[in-house]
Amino acid sequence: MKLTRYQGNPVLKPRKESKWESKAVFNSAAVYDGGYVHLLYRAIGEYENYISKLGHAVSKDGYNFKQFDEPVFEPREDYEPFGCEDPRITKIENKFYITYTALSKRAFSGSGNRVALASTKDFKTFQRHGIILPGMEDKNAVLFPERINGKYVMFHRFMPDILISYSDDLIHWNDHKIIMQPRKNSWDCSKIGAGAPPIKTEDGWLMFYHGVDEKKVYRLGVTLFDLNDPAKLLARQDEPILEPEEDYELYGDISNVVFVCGVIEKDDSYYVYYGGADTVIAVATVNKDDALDFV
Ligand code: BMA
Repeated sequence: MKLTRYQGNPVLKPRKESKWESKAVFNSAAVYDGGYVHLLYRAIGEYENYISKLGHAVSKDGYNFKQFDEPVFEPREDYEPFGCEDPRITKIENKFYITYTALSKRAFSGSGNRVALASTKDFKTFQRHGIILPGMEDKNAVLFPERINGKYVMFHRFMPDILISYSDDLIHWNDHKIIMQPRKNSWDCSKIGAGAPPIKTEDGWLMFYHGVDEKKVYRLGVTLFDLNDPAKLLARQDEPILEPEEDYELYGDISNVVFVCGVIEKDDSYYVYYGGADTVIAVATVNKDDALDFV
């Protein structure tokens, strides 16, 4: 599988006139609901000490977005003074659940990342559910859209692997187990992280992820997990599905980065929303019929 970039990329750029998102907009969650694509994206202002807030943008066609003037979600609790980063959205039982990285320490200190959970019905008011993997230096958490064998299921990254965990209430998680690891001598040799919440297909759970090599280049990859036992990896494509090639992926606040947090199903395609060089948001698509050709 390979992704095809939208010619009009990037779909969202920093807005100089808007203090809270003047430096970078990137790493966006995405959900397609009621005929609209919603993005919930990470935003940083030029003079905001690299503290991330979340903005909301809406589109009918998945390419042309209307951004709102104010952030919809920002650091408020004592576990996130240094930012709310890299959100992912999963619709479960009529509510949008948002997993995000809560920063309790400075972004560059290299520690203090915790997985936090919030929920909303309208992207205007949000309910906080707190830190859901306490004591774990962890990020890149994605929730499955339904219970499997009676349990809620989540993938997340405990360096440098992807783990699975199970829960009865979305708040308390246990039975952590490694399900996927970096591959030696590969583009994903140094660390990997779940990208978008897994998508149900007839053949299994389709999961897009990011992989990092020894030169810190971020690329995107694709995997398939068993429908009834999501701890079981069925297929993992050898080659990346997207790698930094365009200027907006090669040059930016952090160069050589493509980073996915949201994928939606619309018409006959998957739309993959990704951050380019930690500065802009872009989209690339793949026809559903071609998406599973790596299996
Ligand atoms: C990761 C995360 C992402 C970011 C990426 C590349 O560790 O912090 O938010 O896009 O690095 O800089």
